[in-house]
Amino acid sequence: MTFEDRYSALIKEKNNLFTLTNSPVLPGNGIYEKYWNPVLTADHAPLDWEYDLDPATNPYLMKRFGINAAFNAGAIKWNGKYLLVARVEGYDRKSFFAIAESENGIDNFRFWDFPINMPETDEPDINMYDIRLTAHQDGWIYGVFCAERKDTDAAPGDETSALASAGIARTKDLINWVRLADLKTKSSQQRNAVLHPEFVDGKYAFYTRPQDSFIEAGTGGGIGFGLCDDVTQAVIENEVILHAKKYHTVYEVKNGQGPAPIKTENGWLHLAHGVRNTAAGFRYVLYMFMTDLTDLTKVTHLPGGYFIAPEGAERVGDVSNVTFSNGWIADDDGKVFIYYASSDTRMHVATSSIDRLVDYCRNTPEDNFTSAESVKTLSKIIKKNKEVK
Ligand code: M1P
Repeated sequence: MTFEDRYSALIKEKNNLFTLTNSPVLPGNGIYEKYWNPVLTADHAPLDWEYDLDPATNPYLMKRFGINAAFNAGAIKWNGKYLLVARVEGYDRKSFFAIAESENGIDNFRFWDFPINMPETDEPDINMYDIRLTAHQDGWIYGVFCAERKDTDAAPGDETSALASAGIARTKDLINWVRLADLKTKSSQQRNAVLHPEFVDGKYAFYTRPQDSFIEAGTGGGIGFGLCDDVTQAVIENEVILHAKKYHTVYEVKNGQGPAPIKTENGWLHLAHGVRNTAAGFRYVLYMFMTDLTDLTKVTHLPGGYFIAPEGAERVGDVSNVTFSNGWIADDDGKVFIYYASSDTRMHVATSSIDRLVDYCRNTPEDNFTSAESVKTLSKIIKKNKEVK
């Protein structure tokens, strides 16, 4: 193929993808609707990101900067548009943040022209990912993300050990970001940290996830919570675990807060991920819980089991059997767009409403931790149905 033929074919392929419409998978489970197509993938990368489009310097029209995946996106409604701040990963394994925008939140997401130019601290990040966006009461939009660096204390020859810190940046326009100091807690590793949208006792409040090592939660773990006075030099002295990992649940290995919680008149709605062990490795699912409106460390409702799990094609990807969410958007009319990634590869949406999610949290039976108790719960449901039908 000539350069021009290849270029025309590539443009056609992109346009087909960009104009693909999405529709819900019905009848679904009543809690939310998943959609047939992913909303954002590596293929959504614009041609001028991956290719040198100059025939003089790239006569074969080769990819020069391959994009491997677009996943684990933060989300925000901005000027009436649905924005995903995706973790875009190149063939070189480095992740960066790039914003994709859609009119309706379910399809036709298009990346903005340039990725985010995230400033560094004095200790440059090797990798950055999984940003959680919070439109804070103080007027700034914060991004809290994993800032990963090589573990300089690793044994000689160990080229895999890393240190995860919670990087913090803020912006007023999503283009120009001000980097603040990384969050400091007693744990040497912090991933899945999230800023709460409101001041608590006049302080900034963070959800955290202390852990012993880069992968293992170890003796740490759980979704933590702590307050700090100064967000520009954030230090949490007292970290309380509000939801711990637990034997034989979907969060037995580790868990982590998803996006910033949504305030409802019944309490704060939380979305989180839980990890369990299997013979085939870790399985990541999403689960929900609610916390008290005033005591943010008090879990008031905890539906048993998972809320969203990888299904069908979602189960396969760079890290298979994973669903992960760090972004959702609640519209003023109560509609909720839950953005989740599958298998560290692509982004999907599921839609629901505040009312449905509160109902789900309040009325889904809890996990009572034994098979016998599960049978009791199920029998109660069957018995009631036999009475009404
Ligand atoms: O590969 C699955 C996920 O693993 C990590 O999540 P956690 O910190 O809970 O183990 C993160 O690297 C996340 O990006 C990734 O999706």
